Amino acid sequence: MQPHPHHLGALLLGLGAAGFSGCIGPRGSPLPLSAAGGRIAFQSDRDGNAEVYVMNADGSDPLNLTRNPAEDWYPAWSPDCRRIVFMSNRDGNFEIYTMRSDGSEVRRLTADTAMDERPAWSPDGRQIAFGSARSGNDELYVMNADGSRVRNLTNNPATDAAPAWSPDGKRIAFHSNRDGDVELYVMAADRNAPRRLTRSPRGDAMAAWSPDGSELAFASFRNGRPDIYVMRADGSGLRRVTSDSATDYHPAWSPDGRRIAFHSGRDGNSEVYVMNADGSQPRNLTRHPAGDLVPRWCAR
Ligand SMILES: [Ca+2]
Ligand SMILES: [Ca+2]
Ligand SMILES: [Ca+2]
Ligand SMILES: [Ca+2]
Repeated sequence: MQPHPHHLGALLLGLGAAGFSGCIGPRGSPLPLSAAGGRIAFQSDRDGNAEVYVMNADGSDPLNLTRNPAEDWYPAWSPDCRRIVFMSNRDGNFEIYTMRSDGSEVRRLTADTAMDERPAWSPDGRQIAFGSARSGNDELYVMNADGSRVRNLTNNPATDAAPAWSPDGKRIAFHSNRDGDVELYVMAADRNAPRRLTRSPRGDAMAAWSPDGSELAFASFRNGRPDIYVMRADGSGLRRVTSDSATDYHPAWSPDGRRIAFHSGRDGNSEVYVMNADGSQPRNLTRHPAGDLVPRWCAR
């Protein structure tokens, strides 16, 4: 069995069983989820090993796209929602693959004995950023969307991981432990000059840009178990949006910026939830005893 990506094994297994009142939030009746629209890709091991699934944004019609006995993790959409990039160890070690959003036309993009992980498609559709240990430690790389022309983005002996493109394609947020513990950083997409955004003595990870580029949602351990936080893209204006003793992790904005999907162990196993962007009205979309993780939202 291959190890989980760095920092994730404990997170994904750290499933609390705190009381949760159900799918109606404390501030009134939920808005209809269909109003948010689009589809959510996620990762689930409900058939015995991890696969990439896609469902409607209201949780209906989950479809297994990968159907492969290997581990298939970390889906991310192309900007036109027609393809999904993901990581899989189906060829012996973790590589980056793309497929159509119906699971057909699988293409392998990397071929390196090191772990290649957590891909993210650029907003113009032309490039894919990913993490790889191919130089001996975890760095960020970018390649053309067909796998050609791989370039190194970071050059630091620490772990640099989980790239997230700003909606205008000019910046990439990521997390790194280069200053001692895991913090969020942002850099120009074409230049290795990262600027640190968070300063907390506990881990801050998994940045996700709001659709207008003004804010970043992320997961932070600063109050114990990870919760979802939002701050402005310059690191100011921090606010906590979940407060649950279970693990709340991996935020992803809805295409209209009004909601945030995330995964949580609050009902005893990991599920994909969606809440309003202020944290109100969390609703369980997956309701399955297996682990349902890493939601990514696309507009259609
Ligand atoms: Ca699989
Ligand atoms: Ca590899
Ligand atoms: Ca590094
Ligand atoms: Ca579940």
